[in-house]
Amino acid sequence: MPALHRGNSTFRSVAVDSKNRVYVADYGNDRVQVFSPAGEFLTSFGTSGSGLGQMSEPQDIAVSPSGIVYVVDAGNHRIQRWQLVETSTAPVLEIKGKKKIRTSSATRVLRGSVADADGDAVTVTARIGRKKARVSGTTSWSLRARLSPGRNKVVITARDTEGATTRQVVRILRTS
Ligand SMILES: [Ca+2]
Repeated sequence: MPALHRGNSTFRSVAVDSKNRVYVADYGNDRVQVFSPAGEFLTSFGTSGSGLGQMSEPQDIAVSPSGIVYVVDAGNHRIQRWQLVETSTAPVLEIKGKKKIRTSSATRVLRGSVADADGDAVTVTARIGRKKARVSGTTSWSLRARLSPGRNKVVITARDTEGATTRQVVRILRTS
């Protein structure tokens, strides 16, 4: 993980959170650095000093299952408590083809894709009117819509593990 040597860092302790992000107590620079599971630098927190938001020679670090970060602020003889604020972006949900369809058949297969910029896992669900429809797949999904005569409103929802959602509607008119 070469990114751990970003800057002139010395470290004594690392911790991993529930999303496999790596927290490094950067002893030499009085800060904590955070890296993605792939080793990319994400953020850092803490500056030199003894005030709020400052630390001195962080010796040890731990992350609770709920994401609270505890830092042993050795130089100041205290333990600090931090929490990263999550800023999750909603998934991008795409539907192949038209959003307004006219057909005489009783079923219609809809396909699309979904992506999430934060790398969260995404679940795709769908409803046709009030009925739930089964969706296969995730990053590349499909569903077979059973159509009632007349207007059918298909609502497709992509929801990531942070609860951010995106909705798309396809209107299908089944003619007799
Ligand atoms: Ca997301």
